Amino acid sequence: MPANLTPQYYAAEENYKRAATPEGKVKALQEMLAIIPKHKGTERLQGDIKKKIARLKEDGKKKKQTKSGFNPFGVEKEGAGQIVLAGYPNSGKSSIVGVLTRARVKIADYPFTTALPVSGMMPYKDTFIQLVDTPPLSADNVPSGLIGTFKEADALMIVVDMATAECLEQMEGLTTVLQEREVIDLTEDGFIIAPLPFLIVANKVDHPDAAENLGVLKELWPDLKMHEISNSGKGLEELREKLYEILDVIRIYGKTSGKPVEKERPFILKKGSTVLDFAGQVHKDFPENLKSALVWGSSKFDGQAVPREYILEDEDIVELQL
Ligand SMILES: Nc1nc2c(ncn2[C@@H]2O[C@H](COP(=O)(O)OP(=O)(O)OP(=O)(O)O)[C@@H](O)[C@H]2O)c(=O)[nH]1
Ligand SMILES: [Mg+2]
Repeated sequence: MPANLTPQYYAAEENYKRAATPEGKVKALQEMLAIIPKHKGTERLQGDIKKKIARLKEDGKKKKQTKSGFNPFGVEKEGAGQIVLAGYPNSGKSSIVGVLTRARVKIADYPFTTALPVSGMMPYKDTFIQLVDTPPLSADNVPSGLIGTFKEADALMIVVDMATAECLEQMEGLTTVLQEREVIDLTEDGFIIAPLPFLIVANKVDHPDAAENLGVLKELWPDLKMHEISNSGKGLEELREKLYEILDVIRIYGKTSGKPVEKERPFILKKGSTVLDFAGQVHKDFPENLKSALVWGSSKFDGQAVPREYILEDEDIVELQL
């Protein structure tokens, strides 16, 4: 059966062929569909045009999703908790992540070495804590996207460079920017409070000028709690412990009746979690069926039966009674 297509249709088809963008192609196809003579002879052609429109729209949707779905400042969480570093250019952030993890960070004696967040896993006892190296920020330069990285973190490590007299400016700049962008807050007396746990690290204390700079900083911020470190080793072991502490988590080991405890891989729970919370993390259906549990560790004696509401402690071994 002849299709008997009109000149208008051929013109629209020409537009379709010439259209440079998917949107232009869809528009031309819709035009073709609108003016195509509607009879048996064009049914196949109508079907083809509809398919083309659907495919182009589907492709467009997929592209949009990947475009908006990829954020180079988003860092997928891993391990017992995610700690994001914040600091001025050259303050030694990458060196800290480099010395505590196996991440391949770029370290250099010039500023703005790090351009995007880089994540590394820091071993701590039998678990891992995720450290995220970040591009530098300063009072007048905050990379777009970085505030989002901070807000998504479980905790922050605020790094101040003790090798330079600029450390005062860094401390002020960091607190101002982080407060303005609602990452932390300050009390009237200048104490830092935050929705997120945080640790302030005084870095490069091995530097010849560090003692003097530290003295000045402490004079101006007498109540500031800082942990002193250097990449040559000072304070690094304590840093690991402090980072675990600020995450406020506990490691719990699951045990199956009659079998030895699985000590390799602890479950990570927030401090204050109960046996019921633990059951929920092991399997989503467990809390409903949970009767009680046997606990080794924080309980008065090994294998003591405890109720669902029992609050667990770091390194407890738990056998769920379902
Ligand atoms: N003396 C001393 N120098 C350090 C220490 N940590 C880092 N450095 C030096 O400081 C410089 C900057 O170190 P990076 O780790 O690249 O600093 P950064 O904060 O990541 O720098 P950006 O990525 O530019 O923000 C390098 O030359 C390091 O060797 C330290 O503990 N002591
Ligand atoms: Mg860096």
